[in-house]
Amino acid sequence: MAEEVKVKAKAAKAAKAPKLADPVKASIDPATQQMISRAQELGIDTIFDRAQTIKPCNIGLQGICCKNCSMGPCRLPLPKGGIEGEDTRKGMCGATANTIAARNFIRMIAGGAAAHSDHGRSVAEVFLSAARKESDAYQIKDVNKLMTVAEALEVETKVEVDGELQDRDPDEIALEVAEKALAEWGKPEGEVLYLKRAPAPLYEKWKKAGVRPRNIDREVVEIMHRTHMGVDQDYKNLMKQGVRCSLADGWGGSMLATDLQDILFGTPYPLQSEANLGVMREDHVNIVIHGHEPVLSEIIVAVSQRKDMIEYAKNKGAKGIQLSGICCTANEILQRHGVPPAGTFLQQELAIITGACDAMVVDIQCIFQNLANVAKCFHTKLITTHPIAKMEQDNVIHIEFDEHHALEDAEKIVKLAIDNFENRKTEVMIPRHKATQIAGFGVESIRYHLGGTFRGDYFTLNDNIINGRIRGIAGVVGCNNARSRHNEAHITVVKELIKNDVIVLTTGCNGIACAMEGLLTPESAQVYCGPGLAEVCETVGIPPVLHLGSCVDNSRILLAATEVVKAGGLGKDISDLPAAGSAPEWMSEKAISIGQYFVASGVYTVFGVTLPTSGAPVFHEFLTKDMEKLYGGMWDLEADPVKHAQKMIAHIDKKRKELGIDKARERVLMDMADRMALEA
Ligand code: NFS
Repeated sequence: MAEEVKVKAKAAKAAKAPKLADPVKASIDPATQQMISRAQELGIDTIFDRAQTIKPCNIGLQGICCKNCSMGPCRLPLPKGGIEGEDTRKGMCGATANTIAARNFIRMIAGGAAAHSDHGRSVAEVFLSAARKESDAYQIKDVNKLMTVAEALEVETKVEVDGELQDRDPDEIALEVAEKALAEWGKPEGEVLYLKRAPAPLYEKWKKAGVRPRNIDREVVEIMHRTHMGVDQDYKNLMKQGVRCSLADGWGGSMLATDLQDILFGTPYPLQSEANLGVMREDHVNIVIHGHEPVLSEIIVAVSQRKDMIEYAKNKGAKGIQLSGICCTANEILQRHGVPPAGTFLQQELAIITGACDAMVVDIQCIFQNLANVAKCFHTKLITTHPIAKMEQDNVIHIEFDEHHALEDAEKIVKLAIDNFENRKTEVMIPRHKATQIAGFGVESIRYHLGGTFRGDYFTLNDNIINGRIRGIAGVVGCNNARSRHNEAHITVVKELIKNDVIVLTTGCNGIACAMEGLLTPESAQVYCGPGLAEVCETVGIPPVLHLGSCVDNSRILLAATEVVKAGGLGKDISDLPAAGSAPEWMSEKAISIGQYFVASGVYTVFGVTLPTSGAPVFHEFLTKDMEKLYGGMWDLEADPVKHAQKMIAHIDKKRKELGIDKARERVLMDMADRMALEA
């Protein structure tokens, strides 16, 4: 009898024990696998384990749950055998599956656009205070970029003195740029000024479709209004606003964030660094910076490189200060200072579990609340810094960052980390894995590396696309998603593309994943690329995957594509280019906003994992087919990473055929006459 009780108790205990992740199935990265095991050994749960115990709701996953009023949630599951005949599903108010899925989808766009754009606004505010010279911590670093931005924002760069045109004082220009930029969020009339940076035919498409954003904030607000109970009930009309809001993000908030950051902190230029958890150092004070806005992290970088701080760290027994990053703040300080990323979105808990993280400093977006629980198990100080992003757990320290005392704030944070070095209690375990990378590409550096003076700025790039050495261009971006194996789809998609001579522009967590895999080095071209792309990379000395920065820097991809159009020979619009977009492991609302502005800018865009539209087949088809007629780009969904890349390649080949350059891939060289013939 006693034996039976024991067996039952054991069974009950086993049933209650949370299911743990299998580290090898959870990630392709050995460092991540090692740290998942380490966490399990220490009894600390990570997102990988939680993905085993928390199952997503299938109806929500398909986009067909409406909870926009309190009579619901109304759930409209697809009938078992699919829909035959008329789709009669409806919610309490009669909302159809299409209406519900479209409402949910554009609310995601609003969330994403708001996040990117509010980030942009913060930068614009810091920019204004720098232009007003209210803070010593920030100055105008890139005057050339200031002039480019001034032009785009219709700010005069010349002034008439005694009948003669003279250069205007840069400080004066900066002030007006700051005011003009800030007005983009809420001006009462007109349209977002950057729309005119797009190729003219694309601008005309937007005009015809009635989707030019008026100002950034308004488009977000209008989505919240239109999706309120009982307002817009036509999925096409809802999507029209979704498109308008996404454009306010890509060609508005995100592009302004990138530009103003470049002016304040410097336009990135290729530099060497490393990536993965192995960049942390046991004998150094480790400060991990996580989030998205570079306004504080820039100052932390400067302060932690100061002699007095390094001396202070040495006095406390450390050999120095090692900074590293997680998520897009990592990309920001990587591309401008070479600070190495410690990992992607899914590795944030693991950085603390090394036991060597003396402080993790977070600002906004993509931050797990569970970091606080993990930090409790170690000596790590978890510091929130943004007034709009606090945590309820009591071990979290809030040091509110303010641009007017940026230096003091950064000093306080760095000192706190140094003082904490001697408090390490658990045995430190830092995985040895890290890889070398070249990052810091952008519109300007692509021009330098792949440009020419012969005809147009992006001449060499275009020429190599026309002659077929480079088959096409892919933008592969976005998050990790704990519902799929960490980094597997990112790496498989990118490797398949470069193997087929498609050059890859990357940002966000895909950029970090590629860096961890060693794909961001010129040497990787010989190993992974098709012969054409390998030859180009070797000649010019670039990696086959160019890291363009953070997620707001997807705006760099839009402008790079525009430069390719301008350089000639590849059509008149972004939608003519042999190009495609991809987010293999997306998870955030920001990714949906990015996907939508890629599509609305003419890019065929494939998402991995799943799309929250599959429960409304008519709406799904609108996104994945009909949208192409309006904007030249469309959505697609493909969870299998090889098929995912193959779909992109098929699209690239289709565009090559339409351009009449499909045969060119067999040719070795094209001369000017060939190109002229193609253009005619
Ligand atoms: Ni983009 Fe950057 Fe990463 Fe995804 Fe999050 S960090 S803004 S949202 S998870 S790529």
